[in-house]
Amino acid sequence: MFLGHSSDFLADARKDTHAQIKVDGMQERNGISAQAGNEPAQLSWKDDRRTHLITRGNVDGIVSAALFYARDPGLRVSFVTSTSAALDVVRRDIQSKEFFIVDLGITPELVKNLQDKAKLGAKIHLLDHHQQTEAFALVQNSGLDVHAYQGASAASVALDYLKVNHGSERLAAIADIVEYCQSPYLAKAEAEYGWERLREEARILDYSWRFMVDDDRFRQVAARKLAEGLWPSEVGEIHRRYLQVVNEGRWERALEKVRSRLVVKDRVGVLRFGRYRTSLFGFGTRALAKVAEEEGCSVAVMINSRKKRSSLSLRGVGAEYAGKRPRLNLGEFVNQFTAEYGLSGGGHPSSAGAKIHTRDVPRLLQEVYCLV
Ligand SMILES: [Mn+2]
Repeated sequence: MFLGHSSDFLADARKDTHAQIKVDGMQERNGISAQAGNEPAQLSWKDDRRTHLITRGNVDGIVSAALFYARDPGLRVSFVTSTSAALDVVRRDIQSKEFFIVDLGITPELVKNLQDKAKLGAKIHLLDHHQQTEAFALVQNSGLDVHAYQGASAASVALDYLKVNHGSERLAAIADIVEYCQSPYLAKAEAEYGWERLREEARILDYSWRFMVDDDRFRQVAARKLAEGLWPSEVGEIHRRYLQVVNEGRWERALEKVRSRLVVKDRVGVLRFGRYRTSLFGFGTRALAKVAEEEGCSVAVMINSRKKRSSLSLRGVGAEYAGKRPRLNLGEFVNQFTAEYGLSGGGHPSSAGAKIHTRDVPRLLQEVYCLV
């Protein structure tokens, strides 16, 4: 990809000698300097791609990136782990003219930054399936192009927007499966390929990125290959990582670790990590949800506490959350709690995340115990 652009970069270098190197953030992170070598400090490149996709690093995000690459191979893509990380990427990018923010539940801070960019002439699109973004989609004159609804994966929402070709529907279906969502794409793909095949492909892609959760280069490569119309199992890089995760028994080991640490009270399973987060071999909340369900819980909560701030992931598990109307809508609950006590949060009926003051953790848990 980088080589494919090299002639453009060189042409730009002659015009604009003070520009920064920026390709998917890789050069920056690797510390490669534009001034390396014996040349005087004049030669540098700039990233002249105009469209920037910012999405998550999970299956929903990787598939979303593939759908966008299928339409525009020259796209710039950043993978992030949270809305606040997305905000950092948005702030640093003063070049792009068009932004697609996909699968990232909004916060007031993100909206404000995006609106500022829109005022300066950038086109901003929010494609999402989180509850707080869906609510925001109803706001008139926000200055942003918002397509958001719950129930489908963010990738399916993105595909609705992009309207790409036939092969991309089964990719969206894979994202639906991993996200416990449904869409017309899933129904169609299931009729065409069968549930077993789709579920297997979904698992392969889901395991593969967990092999090394920090590796965004892998995500770029995987998304580009999937954009060519391959199944996950047909991409060597994806399949190799999947097999390695299987052979190392990581899923089973993650389950064991959760079993040894989960604290259950009133059908709520709580898993706490302190400053040094115990590795769950990449499986995090997925392993937590599985064990909590075994233990008869209705809600599972993972808490990562620092001194002043804690981040929480909440998952609805079991029969109640498999149905349409659980007693406690986690996305709405977290949204209301953080509106009252800070800091930020939101999500879906059965899956939500929040950043709160550490002193408010007991209060939040108390409310969950009462409401479940
Ligand atoms: Mn998602």
